[in-house]
Amino acid sequence: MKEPAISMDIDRRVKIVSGRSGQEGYAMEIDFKKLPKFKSLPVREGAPAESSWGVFGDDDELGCLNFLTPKGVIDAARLVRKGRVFRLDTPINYAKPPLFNRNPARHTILSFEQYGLLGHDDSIDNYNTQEGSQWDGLGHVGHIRHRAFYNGVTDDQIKDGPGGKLSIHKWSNRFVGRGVLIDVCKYVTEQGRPIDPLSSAVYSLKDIQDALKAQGTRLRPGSILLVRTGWMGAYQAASEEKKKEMAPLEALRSCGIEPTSAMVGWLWNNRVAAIGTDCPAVEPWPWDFKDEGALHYRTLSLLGLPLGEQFVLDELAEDCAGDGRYEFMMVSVPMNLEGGIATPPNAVAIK
Ligand code: UVW
Repeated sequence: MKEPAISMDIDRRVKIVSGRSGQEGYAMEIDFKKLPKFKSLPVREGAPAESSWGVFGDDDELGCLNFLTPKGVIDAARLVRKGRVFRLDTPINYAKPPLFNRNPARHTILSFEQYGLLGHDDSIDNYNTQEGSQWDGLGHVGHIRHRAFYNGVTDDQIKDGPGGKLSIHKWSNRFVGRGVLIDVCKYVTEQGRPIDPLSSAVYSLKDIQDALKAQGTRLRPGSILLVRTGWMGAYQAASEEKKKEMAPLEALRSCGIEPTSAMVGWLWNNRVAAIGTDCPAVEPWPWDFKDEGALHYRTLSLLGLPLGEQFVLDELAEDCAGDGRYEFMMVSVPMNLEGGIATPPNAVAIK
């Protein structure tokens, strides 16, 4: 049996896996305690500071999704108690027009009439996988100075056709586990410090930690974290005219979470597998593409942590506030698109 690529004992790297592999996409158990803390990163000689490159093996393409294990899936299933299912993504073409100058999809119903049949097919043209709710894949944003994506992957390796490095289809059976919602919007409002979600207001790490504490929720290793910022509700309540005005890259303003080393250190040390929010960029928009401190670089390029944007969280948040349970089973099924860069989450939270 081939040794799992993730199993290492060299240099400062540690053996973090027990279990068998050899099969692509086979999730493995992880000894979370043996993983390096954020302050010990990087473990690979020459890798950028605060990067996890090499922790899961030199050929790893999953990053923090490695924190989602078979045991985590079984534990998450135990969180299903009342049979309520919450869809976490927007309808296709919900944003009119889509944000960040992205194109809307064109949906056509094709008729079977020519075959003498009564029936239809769909055709979706011009579909941008980031036109609405989305997971940013690890091939979405590379580090500007290091000229590399997660784990040192190069631009050419990503564009190398179907099945290229960091392709989104490699996540298609991996995004299942314990979900945790942090309703930081509700928390700051109750504290008498409401923010305007349609401005570039920042939720601090402390706000997020305090909200978690107030909810009485623990962040166990291997959780998919969802943070409700209030942006989606504010956007949906806006007039058609205002939506048109705010959509372009230059006009858009959005709240988000603080893009700091402390924030990603907290996420890494808690073994967060992915972070999804109901705002457009997770971090506040606009962010400066030339700023190495941007959360997109710290997470996607350096830690291999998937970012989720424009999620639908209000109904789930209402239910969590109602029963006091902010944890659930989360099932997200990324598109099986070989060579894909991002994906609609196709996600549900099940309580
Ligand atoms: C931005 O920050 C522009 O968001 P996205 O991840 O959708 O590109």
